[in-house]
Amino acid sequence: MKNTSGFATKQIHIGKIDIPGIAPLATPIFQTSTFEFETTAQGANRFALEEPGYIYTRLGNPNTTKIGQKLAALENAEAGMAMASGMGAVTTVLWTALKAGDHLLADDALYGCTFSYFTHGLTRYGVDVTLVDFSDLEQVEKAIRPNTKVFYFESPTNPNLKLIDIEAVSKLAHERCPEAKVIVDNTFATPYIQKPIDLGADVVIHSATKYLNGHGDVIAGMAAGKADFIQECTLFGLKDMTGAVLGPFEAYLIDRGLKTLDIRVQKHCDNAMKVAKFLESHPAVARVIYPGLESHPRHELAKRQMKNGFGGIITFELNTTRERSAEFVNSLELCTIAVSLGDAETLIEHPATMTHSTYTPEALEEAGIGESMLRLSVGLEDSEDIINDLRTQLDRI
Ligand code: LCS
Repeated sequence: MKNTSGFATKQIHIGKIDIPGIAPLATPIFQTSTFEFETTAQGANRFALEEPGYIYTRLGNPNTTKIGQKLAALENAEAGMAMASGMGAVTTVLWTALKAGDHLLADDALYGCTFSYFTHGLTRYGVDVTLVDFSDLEQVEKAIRPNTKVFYFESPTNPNLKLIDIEAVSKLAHERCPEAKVIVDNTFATPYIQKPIDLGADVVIHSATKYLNGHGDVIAGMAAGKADFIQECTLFGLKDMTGAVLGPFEAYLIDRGLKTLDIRVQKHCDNAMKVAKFLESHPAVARVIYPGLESHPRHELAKRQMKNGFGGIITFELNTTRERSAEFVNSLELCTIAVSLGDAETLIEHPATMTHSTYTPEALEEAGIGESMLRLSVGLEDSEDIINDLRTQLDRI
């Protein structure tokens, strides 16, 4: 594999494990908890990191190593790693990057459990946490403190699809706090659309449960960044702090999902664009938020920052009561009521009572997450069928 290979070639070939004499095309599942040492000296040397090689699956396994290498290649990062969930990735990375007395500065629109971990979890261990609107650089600048060690945000944000200028925030953060890390949750965009490291971020986090796997059958998380920091996250954050280890079988499934990442995400984007335009044209729809629409307040930034498309998630509000809005969702036939996103199936949910129920009503308002917002994860079905399902029920309103 050449370093100059394209995205599609990398997503298929990076990290290939050669097993002489058998030469399987697909990587076998190394379903083992531990690895044999030839001698006690070899075991000691591996623990001392003086000799490469596997020790115990909590510290590393060929299947997780392989997908870590793949994500690193796709994100243009030095190294990558896998964890048992997106929350496993968020907690592993932040337990590694922060200590008591440090300040975490984060955007106010976050996945509900990330919000809960920051505001109810990290604060219990002496980390100061401030949430501001990262789409307003002035607010970010004003909130910086001498002890700010991490700048954290999603873009687009879950669920209200706010866009944050990764390049501008990274520049400001590094100028003002040279030791701080800029950590971007790239779950919604995927590296096919957006590469935060190229824009100046230090670390990228993913809920690999979503597009990276893409098939709705795995919970997993990943991170990528500088090799020394990812090693610290692996040998301290994951090994000693969270233990959120991804199983070899789940890693195998992520590896398989990644082989088709570009074509899946491209179709999610194409379908979402059509569905967003349809929703915007329907009189029963009060508001549509989609980075690909000209009506998105940061559409120009979307065009600059997001390549190949604008993602598969649409957030919208209906011109009706909350009860009628719930009836609309309940009546849909093809669109399935479920949390999660990035799957082949189109999924719809109500953030205020589901994914973001960890927010108080005041925090929801502060973050610009409307009580009546509906979030649609546009799937890979025929766009006409998704639109027809939505149209049939919207016409009844
Ligand atoms: N980061 C983002 C942006 C997410 O959307 C999620 C999960 C996570 C991290 C955590 O990942 P997990 O541990 O679930 O793999 N988001 C979900 C959502 O919007 N619906 O269900 C889960």
